[in-house]
Amino acid sequence: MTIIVNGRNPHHIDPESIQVVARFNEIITKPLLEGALDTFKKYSVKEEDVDVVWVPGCFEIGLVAERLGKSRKYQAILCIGAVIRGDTSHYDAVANSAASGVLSAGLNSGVPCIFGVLTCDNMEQAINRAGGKSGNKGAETALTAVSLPHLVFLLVWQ
Ligand code: INI
Repeated sequence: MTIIVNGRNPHHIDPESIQVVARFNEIITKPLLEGALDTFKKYSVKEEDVDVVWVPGCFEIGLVAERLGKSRKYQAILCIGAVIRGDTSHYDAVANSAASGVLSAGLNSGVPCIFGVLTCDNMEQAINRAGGKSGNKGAETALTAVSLPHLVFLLVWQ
C-alpha cells in the first residue's frame, strides 16, 4: 500500500535507517535482511545511510531498538527476526515479547520501529516468507520503513 499524505508520496524521502536483526534462525533472518536492503536500494536509500545491528534473538530486539531510536540518529528502525514454533510455549513468550518490545520502542522513542518479525508454525512457513513461495517479508516491511518517517514527520509538524 502506498500512503499518500497531502497529495505527496512519502516515498520520496531518503530515511537514514537502521535494521536490528536477530541472529536466532539466521538462515531465515539473513535473506529477510537482504530483501530489505534490496528494497532500500530500489527507493534510492544510500548504502552509507543504512546501519545494521545484530542481536542474539527476537527477545532482545525491543530493548536495542528503543535505545537506537532514542539516539535520534535514525529516521526509521526496521526490526527483523524469525520466531518458529517448537514443542513448548516458549514460542509465545518470544513472539509476544518481540511484538510488544518493537511497539514500545516506537512509542517511547517517537521513531518508527517497523515489525519485520516472522512468527511461523514451522520452518517451511518461514522459508516461504524469506524469499520463497510467499515472497520476502523483509523486502515488504522495508517499504513501511521508507514511507513511515515522512508520515510521522507530517503528523508532528502540522
Ligand atoms: N529467538 C528468536 O529470535 N526466534 C526463536 O524462534 C526463538 N526461540 O524459539 O527460542 C528465540 N529464542 C531466543 C530469545 O529470543 C532470546 O535471545 C533468548 O531467550 C535470550 O534472552
